[in-house]
Amino acid sequence: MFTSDSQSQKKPVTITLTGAGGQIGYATMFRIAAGEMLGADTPVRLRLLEIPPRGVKAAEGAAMELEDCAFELLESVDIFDDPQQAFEGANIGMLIGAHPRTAGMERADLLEANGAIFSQQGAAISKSAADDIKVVVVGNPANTNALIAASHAPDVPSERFTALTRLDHHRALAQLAAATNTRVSDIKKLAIWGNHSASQYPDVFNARIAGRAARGVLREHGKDEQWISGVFIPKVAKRGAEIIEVRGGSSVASAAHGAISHMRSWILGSGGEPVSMGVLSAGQYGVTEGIISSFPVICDNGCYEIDNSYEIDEFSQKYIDKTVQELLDEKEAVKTLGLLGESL
Ligand code: NAX
Repeated sequence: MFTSDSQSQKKPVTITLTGAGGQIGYATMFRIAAGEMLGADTPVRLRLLEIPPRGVKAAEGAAMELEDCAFELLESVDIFDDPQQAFEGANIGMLIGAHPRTAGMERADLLEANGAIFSQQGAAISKSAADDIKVVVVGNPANTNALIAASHAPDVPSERFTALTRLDHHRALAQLAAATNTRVSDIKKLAIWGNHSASQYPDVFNARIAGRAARGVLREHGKDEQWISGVFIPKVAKRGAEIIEVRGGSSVASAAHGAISHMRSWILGSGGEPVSMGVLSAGQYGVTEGIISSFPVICDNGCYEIDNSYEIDEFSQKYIDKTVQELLDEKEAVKTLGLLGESL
């Protein structure tokens, strides 16, 4: 029996995307409208947030192109320069727009500029988003920006604010597959721990390749612990800088793919396999409570849980402690700047 479209389609989902006039925003919205994030049975309503005049203009141009694609799943596109209006009724927030690090800017200046943006957006989400809002922060420093937003959102559980480390996870998968001459689909239980920064820890010690311990497979390919610490970890952690050097611009399509994969897993499930997400720590694996740190998580039915089956040896602990310390330093810096709200 044939079913009509209205019977087979799910309820429309409202997605607010910030930085919609920028590069990653542009690379993300067409794939969402094509059904690649939520599936071919879920109509979407896009609400784009930008800053006037240039950002808004660029978002308007992108919206015209979305119209020209005549996507069947795209019910509406609206453009805003006011966060509270932009997040009205949002089920998903993709917080991509951020203040870029410009020449001569100190780290504290960057944290301050972004603190202002993400505290305002957190408050707007709290006031006007839907009850089931789920947020991924892409704009850097992503973990701390997510923490700031969560701390200003008293009406949203803090666990719903997450930071993107899925791009790092994908980078690690690709490097490990290349090093062992295997397929990315053969690799399970890889994880990114900590901050989305050069201090992140891509962990292969728990990884399995085609059912075998990754370390053994690496050894067969002549790659020992020294290769892991001297080649693999810096390659993954500094991949963003390498892309800039070679491409002449920062990662765009791969970041968009990471953000789409992050939300897709969270909402549609990760098939029982762990993926990496920056989420609020409640002290798991000894990571200090109250920071947004990357963990391996398993997603199911719109929820995620930190996978507690990883073993952390001395080697891994050293790396995790370092990246967690950086997150604690960032948290302390934004606290000193008065940017942290009270609702964590
Ligand atoms: P672009 O500079 O191309 O775009 C950013 C857009 O955000 C601009 O159009 C700007 O007008 C807008 N914007 C700034 N403040 C805003 C605000 N308050 N409200 C709404 N829009 C605002 O940068 P793009 O290449 O798209 O990168 C976006 C962010 O992603 C950057 O912070 C970048 O560092 C970060 N990244 C994060 C990654 C991750 O894995 N977490 C990887 C890629 C990327 O580096």
